[in-house]
Amino acid sequence: MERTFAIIKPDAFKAGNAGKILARIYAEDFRVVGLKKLYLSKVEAEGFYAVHAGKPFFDELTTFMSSGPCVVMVLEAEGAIKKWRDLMGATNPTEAAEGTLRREFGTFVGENATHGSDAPETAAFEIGYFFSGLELL
Ligand code: ABT
Ligand code: MG
Repeated sequence: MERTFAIIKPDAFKAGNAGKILARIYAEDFRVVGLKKLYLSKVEAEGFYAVHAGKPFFDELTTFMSSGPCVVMVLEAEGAIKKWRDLMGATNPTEAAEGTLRREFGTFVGENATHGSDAPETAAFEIGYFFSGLELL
């Protein structure tokens, strides 16, 4: 079993789509190991996306991620990292395949409804950034 880290981003939360996205998560047989609603500060969003620091979209991205509440989750499944990224679809919602979460719920490339870890090392960092071990029992 593998674990990945996922976010229902502020655009999707604000639009009232958190429930629909969670329903898809359960329908696809992920186990929800951790889940909480957070309202990130700008500094907390910058720390989460530190890998993108210095890129032209960094300020816009971290302003968006701290613009409203989001839902952070740890999801478990066989091959959870790829399985969740497949369910989300491409980064740009207009390029995401029919039936994917970003196609259905994303706004545009800068506000794309969901996040998912892209590798085991990033999953480990991202899970540890938001959850303590006690929260994942
Ligand atoms: P995340 O799951 O948010 O990390 O997206 P993904 O891994 O699919 O894509 P990356 B490249 O990590 O994008 C991070 C966030 O930055 C936004 N972005 C990215 C832009 O706004 N413009 C760009 O040119 C690029 C490359 C998309 C992602 N988040 N949002 N929202
Ligand atoms: Mg990414």
